[in-house]
Amino acid sequence: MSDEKAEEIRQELAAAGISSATSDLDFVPTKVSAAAASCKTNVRVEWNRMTAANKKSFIDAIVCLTKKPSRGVTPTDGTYTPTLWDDLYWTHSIQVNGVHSVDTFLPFHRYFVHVFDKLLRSECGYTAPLPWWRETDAAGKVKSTNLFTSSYFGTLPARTSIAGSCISDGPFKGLKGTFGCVARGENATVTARVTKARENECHGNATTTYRQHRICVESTNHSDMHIGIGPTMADVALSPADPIFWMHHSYIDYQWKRWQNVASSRSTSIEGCYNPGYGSGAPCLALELDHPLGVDGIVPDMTVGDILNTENNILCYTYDDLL
Ligand SMILES: [Cu+2]
Repeated sequence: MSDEKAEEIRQELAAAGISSATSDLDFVPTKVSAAAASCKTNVRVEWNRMTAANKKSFIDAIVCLTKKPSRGVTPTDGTYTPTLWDDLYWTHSIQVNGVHSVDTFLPFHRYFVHVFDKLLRSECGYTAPLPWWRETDAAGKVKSTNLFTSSYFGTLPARTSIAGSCISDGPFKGLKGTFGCVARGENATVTARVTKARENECHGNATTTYRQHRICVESTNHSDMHIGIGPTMADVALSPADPIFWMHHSYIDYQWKRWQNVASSRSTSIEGCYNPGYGSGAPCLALELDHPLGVDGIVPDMTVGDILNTENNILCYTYDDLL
């Protein structure tokens, strides 16, 4: 699609109030470095600010993704028919050691949420903004939030056993993967640690480096919300099988974007390293802008440089709290 045509469609969509679709015009990234002015109108909206109709349409689109056929990423023994949903956690689990506890963590997960956003729109006709979850509002009481009701993600029981409980109601009732059912159980002692104070600590100040920010975010609020909702969410490899994973990682991405907004250089350069041979003793190598990000061909690969600035013509979004 030509830039002119894309701009025309963007304006039409914006006039119709469908600003979120501005990121949905081209699946294959175009190399454009200039910031796109329209990205300020393509806004990820905090869950509680979404209309009930948009919340429902978001949940419906996820349900739709769980029923789409696999693209062949998930292995099968013939007894289980994998879906595109399975492919998402499979590609994540294949790459698990390369994209956690290393500096690729934030870029990969930004790309991964973007892939999810793209698939909701291209496969399931979703047109509303992508929601994010300000989970610090839910610290210690995640199970009492509107998210975890039978209208949306399904009831979240308290943690009474290590195995947790399969989803018992709502649109994801009984959701399964190759590993069994998606299981949950809130450990409120752990979710209570997910606070704004810690978020602010990780945000740091003008001298906080990318690596400091990444380590802080990953090891505090990120890790505690995974563990606190578990057990599927607590499984570092399989966690994307629980639909709440995507809400959680939009919050993680929000924090990175908030940190990046402090200085423009934070959206043009990266530092730290990636791990080419986890467990092999191989040294961690410098993370560069051309470092590839991929999902086993579900959608085209990108690079760290492609996704570093969310307000370029490739991703083109920001967050309502950051306007
Ligand atoms: Cu992950």
